[in-house]
Amino acid sequence: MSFTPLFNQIGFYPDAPKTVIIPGSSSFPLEVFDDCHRVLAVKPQATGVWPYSGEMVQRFDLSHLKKTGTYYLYRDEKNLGLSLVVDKMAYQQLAKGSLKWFYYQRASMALEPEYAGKWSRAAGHKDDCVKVYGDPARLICASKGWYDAGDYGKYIVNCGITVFTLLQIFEDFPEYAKTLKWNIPRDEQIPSLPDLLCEIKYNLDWMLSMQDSDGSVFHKLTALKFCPHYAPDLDTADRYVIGKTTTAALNFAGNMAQASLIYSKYDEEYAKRMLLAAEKAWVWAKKHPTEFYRQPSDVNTGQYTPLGENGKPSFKFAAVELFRATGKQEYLEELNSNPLNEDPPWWGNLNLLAVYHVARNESDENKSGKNKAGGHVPYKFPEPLVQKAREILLQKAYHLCDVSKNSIYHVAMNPEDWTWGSNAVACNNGIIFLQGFYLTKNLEYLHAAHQILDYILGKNPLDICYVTGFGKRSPLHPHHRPSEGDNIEEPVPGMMAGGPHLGGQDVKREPDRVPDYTLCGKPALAYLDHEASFATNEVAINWNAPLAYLATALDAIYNLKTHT
Ligand code: 9MR
Repeated sequence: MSFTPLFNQIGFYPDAPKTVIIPGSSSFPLEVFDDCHRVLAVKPQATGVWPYSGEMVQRFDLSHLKKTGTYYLYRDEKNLGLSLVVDKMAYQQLAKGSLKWFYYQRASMALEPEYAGKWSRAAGHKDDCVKVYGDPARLICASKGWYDAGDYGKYIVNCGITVFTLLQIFEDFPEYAKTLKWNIPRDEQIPSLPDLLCEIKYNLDWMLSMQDSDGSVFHKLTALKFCPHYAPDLDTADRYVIGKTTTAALNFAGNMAQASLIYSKYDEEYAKRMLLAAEKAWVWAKKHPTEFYRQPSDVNTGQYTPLGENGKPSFKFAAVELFRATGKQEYLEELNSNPLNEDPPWWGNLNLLAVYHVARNESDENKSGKNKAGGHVPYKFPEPLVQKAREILLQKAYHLCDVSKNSIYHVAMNPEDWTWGSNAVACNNGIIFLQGFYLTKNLEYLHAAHQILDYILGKNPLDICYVTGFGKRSPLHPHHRPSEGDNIEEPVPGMMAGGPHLGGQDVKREPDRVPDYTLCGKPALAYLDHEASFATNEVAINWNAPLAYLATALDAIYNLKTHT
């Protein structure tokens, strides 16, 4: 067993909680030195086994280190080899890096060296003339948008949670988000957009092109099969828009309605166009409430249809965003017959995203001048609905906080959270904490959100920072075609690996190629930094979005002292 201390490899804000985990059960205190002196000596706060890793570890609380600087950890007079950084800008580079990654995922355009540095590349997938699956005579133009993940598909359903979460950064921290810059090309149509809205618009433009004249929305745009692992411009297989579904229409409607509120300040015409598109998609979905995606037998790309899909969460999500944008009674009626509940957020269920917005009831906050969305949300949800949403959200945050406190790693993960994309589940749990914090100002929630980001950045049994290009040890072989297909040693930076779990779908598919990392039997250890491990080491837009939210929100909160 290694006795390496496990902690956030990037750094801590001076006022943030600082947890260090050390495997084993030694009785020596942990001593902390700056360049000259011993500044702290602490005994373990607790000793125990995290059931998800099965190892005995000790937890140390170094929160008293508030002075900025670099600190060295010693035990039994031995330097433990790692320095701990306290920095007023601790997450700023991570915030920018995790958002910049969306630029690297852009389809249809070349990434110029001016913006992409050594990861510049030729344009892939113009998508200006794609086939309509099942309608051989028809071609449509659906350029732009982000590649979904390590593959070159573009999927509407997965945009739902992704675009929501990124727009939410702007809604929650507009002043901060307006000034955050990470060197991307300006949008030609609306050059004044801040970087965040400029990047999201690149995907919104593509999404708009996925709507048909009757309001329906194509489910996805992919080739028939996943292509080999080469650079985007080398993939010349025919591309198709495939299927039209209720969930695509509703994810689309929710994103467009929310975006219309935000972009109206910058370009009213564009905002109107999005709202119109959202309402048309809603009408289509109401008329076709059970059109779920069925994968044709000659297609093997992503499906984005959860088991037992019934469409209800997507209706709630779209209804909440459409109500915020229009105030129409019809959308409230949907919420009466299709009530909010505690289902957690992931691409397959957007219920809790609806809960966030109802619980915040932002027009309320606007009145008191607190909501930085800039008075965009003119309509208030009725009080009983708001009370219900607050109850759901606060119950959830309260229970998760208990999980965090009782876990030796101080990480809020439930047994069912160890699934494909577990790192994103963790980050979404972090967002639940922040939503709870905004409502209650309870610092325990803020700290629990921190502890989750610490987990992603190194406070984990594998001693890894799961974000490429950050920390002292991060993934080098992600399942990501652009990184595998360039001749650059380092993977594209700023992307978070899906994370550990015991599903082993990749081992089952390619037993000769993927060593069986699931034999460890512990979900928090079941991870492989290998290109073929698509189940643990792929990256995806819906996973990076909550990482970006956590990093930007914590940066905004600690630097601007917003929400505190
Ligand atoms: O994130 C998705 C996960 O929840 C599913 O279990 C898995 C299998 O259907 O698919 C994941 O999404 C992948 C998508 O289907 C295609 N692009 C890559 C995505 C990330 O692995």
